[in-house]
Amino acid sequence: MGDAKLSTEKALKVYKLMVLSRLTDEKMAKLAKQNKGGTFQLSSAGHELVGVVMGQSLIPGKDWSFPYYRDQGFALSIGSDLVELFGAFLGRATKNHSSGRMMPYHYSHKELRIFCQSSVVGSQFIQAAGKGLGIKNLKKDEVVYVSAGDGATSQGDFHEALNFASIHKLPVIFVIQNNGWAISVPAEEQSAGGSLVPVCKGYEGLEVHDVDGTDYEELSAAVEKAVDRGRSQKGPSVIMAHVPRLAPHSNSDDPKKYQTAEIIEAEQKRDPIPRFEKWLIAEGHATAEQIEALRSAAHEEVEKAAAEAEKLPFPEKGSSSQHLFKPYDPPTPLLSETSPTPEAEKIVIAEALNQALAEEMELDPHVVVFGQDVANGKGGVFGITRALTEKFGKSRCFNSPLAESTIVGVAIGLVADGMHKAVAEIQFSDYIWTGINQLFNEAASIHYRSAGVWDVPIVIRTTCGGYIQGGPYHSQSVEGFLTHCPGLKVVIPSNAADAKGLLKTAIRDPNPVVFLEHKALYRQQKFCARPEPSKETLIPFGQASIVREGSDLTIVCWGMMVVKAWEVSEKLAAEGISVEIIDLRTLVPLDMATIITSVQKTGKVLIAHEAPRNCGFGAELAARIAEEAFESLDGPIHRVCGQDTPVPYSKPMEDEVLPQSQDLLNAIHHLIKY
Ligand SMILES: Cc1ncc(C[n+]2csc(CCOP(=O)(O)OP(=O)(O)O)c2C)c(N)n1
Repeated sequence: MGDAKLSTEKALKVYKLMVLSRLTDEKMAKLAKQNKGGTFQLSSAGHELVGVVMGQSLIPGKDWSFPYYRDQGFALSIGSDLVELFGAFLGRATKNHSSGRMMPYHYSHKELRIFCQSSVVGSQFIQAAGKGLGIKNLKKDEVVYVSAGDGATSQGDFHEALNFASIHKLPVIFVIQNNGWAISVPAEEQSAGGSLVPVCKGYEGLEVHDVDGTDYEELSAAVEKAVDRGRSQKGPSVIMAHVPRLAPHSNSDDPKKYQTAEIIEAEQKRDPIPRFEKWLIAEGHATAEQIEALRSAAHEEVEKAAAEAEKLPFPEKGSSSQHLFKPYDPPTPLLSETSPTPEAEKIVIAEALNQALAEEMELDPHVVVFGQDVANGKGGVFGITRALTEKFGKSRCFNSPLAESTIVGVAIGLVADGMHKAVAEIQFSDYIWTGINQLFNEAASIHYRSAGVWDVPIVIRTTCGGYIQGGPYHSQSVEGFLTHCPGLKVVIPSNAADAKGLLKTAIRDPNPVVFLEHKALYRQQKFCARPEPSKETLIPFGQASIVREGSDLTIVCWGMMVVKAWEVSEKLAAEGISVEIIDLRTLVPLDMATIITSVQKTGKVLIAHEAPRNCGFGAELAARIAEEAFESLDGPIHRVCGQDTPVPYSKPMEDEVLPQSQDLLNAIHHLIKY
């Protein structure tokens, strides 16, 4: 009797939430035409049962979710406030769901543990796997829910996530709300054989349920199994839930252009709400009158919430520039100068980086290092992570699959709990591109898109640069791309002391940092080897270093070009030319003040970088120097850069493409004559 009462209560709650979601969609469709701040509308009609049942099966504030845009049923079911959902729809300054920064249906709610969603279909899968890893590391009994449409399963991230979650037996429930269409593309043009189920079944350790997402009992049984499996740390599950899409893809879509009248009619017959009503009556959970009463109560609730949301303010003027980075208060003691222990031996950059990692891992048990080949005896192809697995264990320094999107996406999900810090290695920056969606579209903007609610404290360490006959795919200098992406900090040290102090700062910074390590400098002795700074030494970002003071000309540079500039500076001094060398150390944030002060002193400036000239970071610097110090210039701003071609393998060709000492000397001699 008690159980029956409980199941009636549960069934009626599910019904009420389904209707609430449906009526909300209908109300939003009306509001979209009235231009009150929200014009984009998208309906979850047909999908409600899946989302609502999932929401009822998780524990709000304990379990984690990565729901997609057609999951309004879930958002309501897990406890999102309806007024806020209408507020988000109308572009208002709501606390959750981005405060007007994202289009509607991009759910984000820290207290409810709904992670910040983007518009990139499928991005959420691998982040959910990363979150699962965090749960496993902390030995919690939480589970992760991630949803998407069937179209999103064509993204590589879906397969990368299934693979990663299966390897590590993570508590992740992948729910595909399969309506058979991705806008106008039908299932048979989307997936080989029209179904991804056989592919999912191929992943060892993954449990797969292929269910009717409009059938309460069948769906609930699969969900219960998947949640139990996750909670008892047995591993991941996929639920392929077949549902109809009862409305256009969005309010700018017209299905009549690609669906026949028969298809549209057949879809309407699969509506889960009338089916559920019949089931409620047949099972004795409700009468027709009770159902009508619930419906009318939901209608009233929707009207009231919409009216309240219209009274919410729009985001304040000027707020669009807020929350790009989380403010970082450097810990004390923080030394802007390196303070070597006097008797310290000199170390090279490779050793300095290894030491920084070991010290930070020692200090904070939630710092986790991963990437390709970084673990076990190998310690990375350049040996930077050597001995970390042996010292800190396999859960703190582990090999990732050979998949850069996995590396960055797992890092994002891992740190979502606010405890972990991810230090991930991309073996060569030439291969950062297969992870760039997770870096540019996700990591860089999550803090901004969530209006400062979620943080992404990750460091992506990657090797860069040429001069080692690495050919086109082991020589790229990618900083210009990175600096162009708002929300990333970009660091590039040129000596061992800076490398150690900057990496330690990067690990403590709560924002995403890309840390560029020049391969040709890892073991360079003459300029790069330095006495090892103390454990406490952190180098603040946004403070350039004046490597050599001078009065005739300023050279602004970073990475390898600092070494080359330093090499030519002695020769120039012998000729009576005094150059000032500025090593930027961090490109974002940029120390413009040091550059301007130097240009005001010397009147001449040369910018040197290894990356191709066209749209390189040097172009940005030249423009800003012209804007801010034109009156002080006593000659044109000059650039010495890489050639606008890939970097070839053969030594004479590589020498032609990459800037050489002689190129610097020529440019300086030319400039000094003005
Ligand atoms: C990576 C990416 N490519 C294209 C789009 C544009 N787009 C938005 S939704 C969508 C269809 C998604 O279909 P599906 O995953 O089946 O989900 P459904 O909308 O059917 O629920 C497309 C192509 C996008 N948002 N992200």
